[in-house]
Amino acid sequence: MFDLLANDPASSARRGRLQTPHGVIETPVFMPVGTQGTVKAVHPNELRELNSQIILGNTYHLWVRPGMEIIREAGGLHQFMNWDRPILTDSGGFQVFSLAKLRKIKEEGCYFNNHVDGTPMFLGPETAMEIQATLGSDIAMLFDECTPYPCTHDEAKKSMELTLRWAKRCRDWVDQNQPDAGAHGRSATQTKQLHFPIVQGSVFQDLRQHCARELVAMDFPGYAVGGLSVGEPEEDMMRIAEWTCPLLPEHKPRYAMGLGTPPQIVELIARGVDMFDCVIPTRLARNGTAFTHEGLMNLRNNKFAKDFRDLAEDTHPLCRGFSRAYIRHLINTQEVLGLRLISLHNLHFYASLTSRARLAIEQGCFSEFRAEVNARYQTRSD
Ligand code: PRF
Repeated sequence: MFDLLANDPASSARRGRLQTPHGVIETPVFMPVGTQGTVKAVHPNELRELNSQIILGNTYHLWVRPGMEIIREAGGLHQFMNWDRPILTDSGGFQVFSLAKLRKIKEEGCYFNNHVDGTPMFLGPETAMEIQATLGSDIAMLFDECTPYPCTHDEAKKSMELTLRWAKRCRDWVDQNQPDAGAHGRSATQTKQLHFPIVQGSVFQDLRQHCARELVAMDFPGYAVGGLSVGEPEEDMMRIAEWTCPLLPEHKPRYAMGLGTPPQIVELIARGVDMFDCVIPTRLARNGTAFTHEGLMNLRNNKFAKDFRDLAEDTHPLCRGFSRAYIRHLINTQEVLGLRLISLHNLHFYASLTSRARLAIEQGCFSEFRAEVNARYQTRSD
């Protein structure tokens, strides 16, 4: 299901290939976020041209609206949104905690009022797996609790243990309802949904290790590292990846959820992570910010008023010929084309970052690529 094609001799970076029901994913890979069944402002044909191999959808949002009855009748999320490449769905708990009101975590799951009309709802491990089965995503995430940061060791331990108990319930639901799914269907053409559990444990090494070991013993086809980029210092994020990745099976993909800046992605690839998703390329685009090799470019800035150059020399083909001055004008007048152009540009930037990483690992020059990204990229915005 996951073939390792090359390893970087100087780091833990890997070049791999993952089989899913809707096709092959070349890793390391960046997955654009399509929360509501659309990558905001981008047509599926444009995603294909951007070489987006897989996109991310959200259980919570799609369950609240339009609801599973409509998606079931449409024939699943792929049919509903007219996208025939792979989709990974997040399991919902993380979104309940960032969006819903009056939320309460109990042993059985989360009680909350949804963020749209306040309807009381319940999401637990079994429901999260059932919804994702209805969505028909290629990769479904297990239901977890993303431990808030900061927290004490005791709080992190209780939360991680709940994630482990929920993982067992997710596995039981899958075994009873999709008996051919998961780790056992190792064939050349993967036809069943894959299920990935999520390692939690906050910033504590013993908890991360315990969680990873328990989940590995359950034998899933891939593993995620959760609870990153929740406010912890970047050194902690890197340390957590260093503790966790070596405990995960070498021949299975590893996914760091909800990350990151271009240097963070490259540094996590160097620590053995294969898959990433992040809202920042599309979210920053909508507020007028473009990614460049040197850092962020805020197109609202007056200094671009008469800057008639393209966003970048290697911008997306559809963005060529549109000047920074013109895009600044579109953003300032809230014209839809402005956010579309920057979204395409930013997704192209992330797609080419990961395709350059893949090539560098294959060609044995990942160290040079890593050094170049770290040297050129400034995290401050101008
Ligand atoms: N768990 C889940 N989704 C997530 C996260 C997590 O910990 C994160 C944390 N960065 C982003 N998305 N299920």
